[in-house]
Amino acid sequence: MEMEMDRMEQWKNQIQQWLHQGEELIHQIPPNQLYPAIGAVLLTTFFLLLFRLFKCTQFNIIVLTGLSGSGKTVLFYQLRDGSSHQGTVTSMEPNEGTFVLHSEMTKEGKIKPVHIVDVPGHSRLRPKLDEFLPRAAGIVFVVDALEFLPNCRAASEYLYDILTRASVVKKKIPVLILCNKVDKVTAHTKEFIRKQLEKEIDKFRASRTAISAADVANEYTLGVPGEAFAFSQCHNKVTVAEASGLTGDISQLEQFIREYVKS
Ligand SMILES: Nc1nc2c(ncn2[C@@H]2O[C@H](COP(=O)(O)OP(=O)(O)OP(=O)(O)O)[C@@H](O)[C@H]2O)c(=O)[nH]1
Ligand SMILES: [Mg+2]
Repeated sequence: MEMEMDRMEQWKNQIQQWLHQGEELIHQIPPNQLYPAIGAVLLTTFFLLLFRLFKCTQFNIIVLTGLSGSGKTVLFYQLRDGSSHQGTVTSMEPNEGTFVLHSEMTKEGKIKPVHIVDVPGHSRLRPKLDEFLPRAAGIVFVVDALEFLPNCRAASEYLYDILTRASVVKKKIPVLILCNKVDKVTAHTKEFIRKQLEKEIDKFRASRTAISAADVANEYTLGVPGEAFAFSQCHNKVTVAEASGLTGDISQLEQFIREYVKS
């Protein structure tokens, strides 16, 4: 018992000595150096905190895009509320929200919310994409697997436009091509849809590179010259998945979201 008291006393002395030394050291520094140093430390801490906050709120965006009627708004509500809010109409404004995915509500512990934006497919609203793409952690390109063939060309053109944007190419933003409405037996398979999109994009690519080089100076080109286009040639990761917003079969979509927005 006595030995322990002795050791405690020793420690106390030692700590006091250290404190004293520290104090002396600080006194040795002239104030005109000390204050800037303290200022620098405080400023760095402040910016680090600000940066973290910014990173948390601003760069976690998952952008839902695709032609009008492909089912983006239904998917948005399914992710947020776990129900489809049947009877959605053509959206005129982007739907935006920061929330914990409905399927993760029951999970224990702290779960990071996701910021999801559903950008309407109407061509007049597409410029809205520019607002969100530079901050996107991932892009979900929703395709109507039921009415795919009549929309194949338009969907390919829209997808081509997204895949060649500087903000997407430079940051290598991952893209998920989500074949929606697979609850219906007549829906096309994701493999079929992928091949058709690749074929159609290949055609665009040929016609666009035929335009004078000056016109396309700013645009990034897709694929490997002389080879048939395949999504695997893109610098960013492009994957294909299936979903049904109507029945809530959206696990592959949720998996994509959680791969790029860690919880
Ligand atoms: N069978 C089936 N129908 C769906 C599914 N998802 C959406 N729909 C239907 O498709 C239609 C369009 O869905 P929306 O979510 O409004 O489409 P959107 O992509 O938001 O369209 P815009 O807002 O115009 O860009 C609606 O009538 C939905 O009921 C699905 O998984 N299966
Ligand atoms: Mg909509």
